[in-house]
Amino acid sequence: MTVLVRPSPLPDPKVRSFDMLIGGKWTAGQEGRVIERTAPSHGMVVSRYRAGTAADAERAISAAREAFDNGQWPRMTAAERSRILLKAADLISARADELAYLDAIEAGKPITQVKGEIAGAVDIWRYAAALARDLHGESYNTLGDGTLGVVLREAIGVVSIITPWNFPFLIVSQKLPFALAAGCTTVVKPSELTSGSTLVLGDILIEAGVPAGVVNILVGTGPEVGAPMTSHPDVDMVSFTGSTGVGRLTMANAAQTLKKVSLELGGKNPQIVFPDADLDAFVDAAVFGAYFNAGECCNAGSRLILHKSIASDLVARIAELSKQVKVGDPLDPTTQVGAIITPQHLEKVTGYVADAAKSGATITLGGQPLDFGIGQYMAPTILSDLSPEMPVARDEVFGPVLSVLTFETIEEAVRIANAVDYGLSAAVWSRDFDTCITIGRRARAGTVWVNTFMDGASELPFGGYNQSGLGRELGRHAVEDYTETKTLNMHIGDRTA
Ligand code: TXE
Repeated sequence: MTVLVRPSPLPDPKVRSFDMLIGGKWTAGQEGRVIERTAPSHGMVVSRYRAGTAADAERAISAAREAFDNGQWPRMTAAERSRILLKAADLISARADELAYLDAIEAGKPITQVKGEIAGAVDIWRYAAALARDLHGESYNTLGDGTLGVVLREAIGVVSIITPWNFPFLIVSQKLPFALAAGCTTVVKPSELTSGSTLVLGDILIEAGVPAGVVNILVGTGPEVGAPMTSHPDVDMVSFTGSTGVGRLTMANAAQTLKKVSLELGGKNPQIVFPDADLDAFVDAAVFGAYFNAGECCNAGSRLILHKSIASDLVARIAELSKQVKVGDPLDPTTQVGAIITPQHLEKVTGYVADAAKSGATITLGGQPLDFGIGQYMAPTILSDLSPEMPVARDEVFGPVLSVLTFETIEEAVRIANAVDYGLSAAVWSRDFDTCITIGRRARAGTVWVNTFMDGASELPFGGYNQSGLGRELGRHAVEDYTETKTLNMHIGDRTA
């Protein structure tokens, strides 16, 4: 049995109300309608946001345009921008507990885990602040006596940033500080399920000294508010994290005016395991990779590809360790797996499990929701005896569901690993150098972990191959992503000589 951490109703849910931030002012928006967020862990309303409209999106985009075209942000020195970003990092750190509580209660994420994410976000803001001062172009004094060539890096302009609910504060922190470091102005829309921490960030950025109109924060549904942010002619770039379907739509909308797009989408990430690996370390990583963030993670290690000779032993060990995972109340500091984001999403997750069972899969562990009487939770689940063609083994389930597949040769392992639409991350476990390098080079994935899983750092680029997305976040080129390249080709001396 899984270790259960039973949630009890919140004695005082401390419902917080938020307005939107447009042009430096907090506003109820055009209609003043309210979106209520019910905590997935406790089934009680915990936040109220204003529901934005297309007219609010229009106002926010126009504020960002004005701030870019005529404001000081793109024109100040990188040193000044960097100082403001560092101040923002300090303020985020000072308000870490408040931000962590909001993400935990609105998204159902374990509070101890979210505290780590906020600390990671602080590091990213500091890293972006450092990169701001290192943004530079090139010069060519080698084009002959009559020519000097200078390549400038200019801020791309107004950037729409659209984020999902699974890592609300971390994901906005993978985008916004880099856009700001480059000198861009922005319109940000967090998920309508988890907008609280991003709205608190608005407050932090005002206090840090970000001028009015540089960061506008809207709340609302994708079709009402997100869609105009992706198609408006005054927007120069869209940075989106979410489902592959909406990513596709975003790209199509952006194509109307040929905006740049950066897309971080889904994943179905394989962990390939050879018999010579450190199997103790792998079993630990398999459990962590499958259930971290209740599997609602684009980097989840949701697909194990195990060598046939060790598969049944490993599955038994993973199942045993899975039973020790603490599932339940995200506000309890010992909880490791929290709630599922919405009742509809829980249905989707259980639907995948039922469908796999009907097609002959074995449910080795879990397979059912956990009924605590409040909120919605899913038991850690392991499915074996699958074929790679089954939907559960190909689609992003986005729940604590582990699919186990097997292989006999390295070629077969690579073929199975690459035979899905996604290509976000992959892992290989072996003590053999050739095996690790071969898989490392042949896996079609933006990140390949070797004898580890889900490690990251602000310095390391993150993004996907195939339908996992376009572009990379983090890393030393992250600021450049928010720039245009301009050639200044200058003639020296008499033009007619
Ligand atoms: O995502 P959506 P959903 C995957 C995961 C999950 C599935 C559905 O498999 O089960 O997507 O999740 C905004 N124009 N990921 O439906 O809808 C929306 O308001 C512009 C993987 O919640 O893509 C939110 O702010 N924007 C992923 C954001 O898009 C639109 C994280 C993401 O929501 C829009 C989340 C539109 N037409 C889900 N429609 C990851 N890569 O980590 C919606 N949005």
